[in-house]
Amino acid sequence: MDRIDLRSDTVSWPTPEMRQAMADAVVGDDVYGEDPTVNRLEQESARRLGKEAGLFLASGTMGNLVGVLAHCGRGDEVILGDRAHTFVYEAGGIAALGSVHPHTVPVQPDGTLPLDAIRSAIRPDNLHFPRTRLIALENTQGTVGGIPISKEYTDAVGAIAAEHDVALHIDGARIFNAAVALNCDVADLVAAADSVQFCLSKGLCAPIGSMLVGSQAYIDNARRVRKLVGGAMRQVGIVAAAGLIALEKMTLRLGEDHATARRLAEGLAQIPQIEIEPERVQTNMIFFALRENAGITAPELTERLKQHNIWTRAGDERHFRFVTHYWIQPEHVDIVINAMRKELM
Ligand code: TLP
Repeated sequence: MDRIDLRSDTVSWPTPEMRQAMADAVVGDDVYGEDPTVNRLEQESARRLGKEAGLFLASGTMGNLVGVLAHCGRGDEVILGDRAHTFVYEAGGIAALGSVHPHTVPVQPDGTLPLDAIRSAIRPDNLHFPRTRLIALENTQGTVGGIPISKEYTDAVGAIAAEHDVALHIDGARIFNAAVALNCDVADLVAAADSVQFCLSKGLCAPIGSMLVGSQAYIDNARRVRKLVGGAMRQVGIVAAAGLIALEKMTLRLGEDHATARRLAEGLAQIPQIEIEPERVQTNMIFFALRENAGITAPELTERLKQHNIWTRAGDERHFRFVTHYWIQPEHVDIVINAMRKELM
């Protein structure tokens, strides 16, 4: 990449190997089920996540939308975090396009939803209430710091869901980051879930694409829903070819991004004008704030860092989220810390 871009892992470019694989991809009409590259990616994704079947989608937003709509009908309810990406950042799609009623539960600083709050959010069978059909978790939980959510917690939510005959969906946009940080097998981590959406873009560097995995019957239904929202694509193996590299190779190196994020957080902690808890950095996200008396706002600092070819995004007047990815090299840490020191002097 031609800049140090810490705004998100979504900004990552495809690797040279991906571009070559895209040029060489064997393709077919995927609506006919005839694209061998897509078929391989769907099978391999399902296998890796320990589910029966997979579906290739254009984006994480579409993966969550199709994922929820394949579980819920009009007026059904989904229980999810009040800071979940699906609730906050997906344009209200589940309500706007699916008439699915969101029932939010507060996300805790550790990224979990309190189990008691989930239990009491599940509706009894009563004509006044919507029917609770689904619980949705997010792993890693982005808005509270990219926190990995443990298998034990996921299993506990799965047990509540099963007890009430409700499905469990995971927005696993960064599920491989979670598995790496928790040092566990990704299939074990999501064993309790009926469906999982994960992104091939973001830290895995594919230019486009997300996967939805679940049982064969669920994915057959999701395939119809994907068509309904205009997401059935044709010779899309050209993109899936990059997705296969994302899945097979890029998942193996995410620990490097986590180590870079931790070093960056430790460096930021040495700057007096910055408030940060470096021990909260467990994956590739670093959340921090400028102190009240820093003498500069976050948007102003963003502008100044651009002059060092460092791209950041301010959350508000004081807060930042930096995200590491394949294109943030270990040697960029010192460049960023030195530039920040200089601009905060
Ligand atoms: N997140 C983006 C922005 O939309 C905020 C980012 O920069 O982090 N689930 C989670 C947990 C996500 O973080 C995102 C993207 C999505 C779903 C949606 O993925 P896309 O962007 O592929 O639709």
